[in-house]
Amino acid sequence: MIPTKEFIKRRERLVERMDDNSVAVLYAGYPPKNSADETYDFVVNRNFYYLTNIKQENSVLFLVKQDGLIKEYLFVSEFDEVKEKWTGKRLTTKEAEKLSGIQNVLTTNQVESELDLLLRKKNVGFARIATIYLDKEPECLLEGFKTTEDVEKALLANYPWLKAKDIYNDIVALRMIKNKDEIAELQAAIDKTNIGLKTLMKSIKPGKFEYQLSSLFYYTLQDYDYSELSFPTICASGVNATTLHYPNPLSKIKDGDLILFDLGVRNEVYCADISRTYPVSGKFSPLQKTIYQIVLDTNKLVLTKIKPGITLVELNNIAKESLAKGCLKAGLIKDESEISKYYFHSVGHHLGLDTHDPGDRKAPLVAGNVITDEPGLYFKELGIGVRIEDDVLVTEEGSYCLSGGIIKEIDEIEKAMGSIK
Ligand SMILES: [Mn+2]
Repeated sequence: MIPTKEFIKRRERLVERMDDNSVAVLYAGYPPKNSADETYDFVVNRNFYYLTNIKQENSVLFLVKQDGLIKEYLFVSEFDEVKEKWTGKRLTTKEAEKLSGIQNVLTTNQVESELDLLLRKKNVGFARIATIYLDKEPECLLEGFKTTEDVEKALLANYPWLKAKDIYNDIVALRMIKNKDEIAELQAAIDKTNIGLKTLMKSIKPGKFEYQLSSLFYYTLQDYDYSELSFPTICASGVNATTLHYPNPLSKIKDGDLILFDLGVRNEVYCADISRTYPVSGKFSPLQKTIYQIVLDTNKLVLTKIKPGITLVELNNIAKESLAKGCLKAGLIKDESEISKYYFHSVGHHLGLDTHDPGDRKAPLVAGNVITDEPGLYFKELGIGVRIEDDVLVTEEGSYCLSGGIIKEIDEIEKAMGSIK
């Protein structure tokens, strides 16, 4: 659990970055329709959640900084008896206040009038609000199928003296550095993911279908504790593993193939993102061993290089070079430049509220960043795809592998699988 006081601190830090006489308006979002009377599952805008601890659709946050004074307003949907009968209880203003630590909680139907009051400057004696900050994350859909850009256009038309600024990068700058509570959430998500992987290793059998194993992962976790997934589980055997985000796990698992899992549990809202590759028979063939070991050596090399000051781009160059050298030595390629044919993603990304957490790839890493270390090799013509992905915390001294407890050595995997076969 992230305590309410942490959300209060986050808003304080964000307001520090805002100009004086400005207001930031942030939206939780609204789910798009998927049929006549149904919507897609609602996923809260992560930046909104990060600042409020509120995951309910159609909520809105105002952060006001006027003559150096700070005011916060939160808006949640008004009580709707019919809606509650159909889709269940919603937050009361009191509950929203408790979760967020915001004193002024109003209802969403008041957003427009409150904003007008603020912008038209009815409270005499204060400087006029000159800047409006919006989070222009384009995926955030608002009620009535509006986007933040539509909101911006309407505001600038109605209040022509206003200057609009994007606050996205300011929030991202805060999100990139995790504190100990956030790291504990991530660690819990990773540890739960390991429980699922251990069950998978014991259950892989030729003749089973990929979807049976991805369902087993989900079921195992529910059986243990209520768990959401960070993203739809990737379960790809044989040549399917050469498609990075293999979407439909419908194939039968064949003896002698490898099987690649890219999966993770979301704990509260923090996402684990782990990849492991296992031999279906329980034993790697000599060629699979060679390719797997190149990826594993690269994964471990990158881990030793993660430290404050290095960038994700530089880490990727290290990974690419290591994979190329390994493949050249094994005779898998004739020239190092050929590696791009078999390794075509990046070695890592930030991790947090989102599986691909926003972050600046060219910015030097700092302590508190959490990134993935995930080299891979994909030989379509050999029917072999290998990815090994760990989740790593950047520390003052270097790094700490949060997923260090999830086995990845060849002999460890063969032992774990072989003990039951
Ligand atoms: Mn990843």
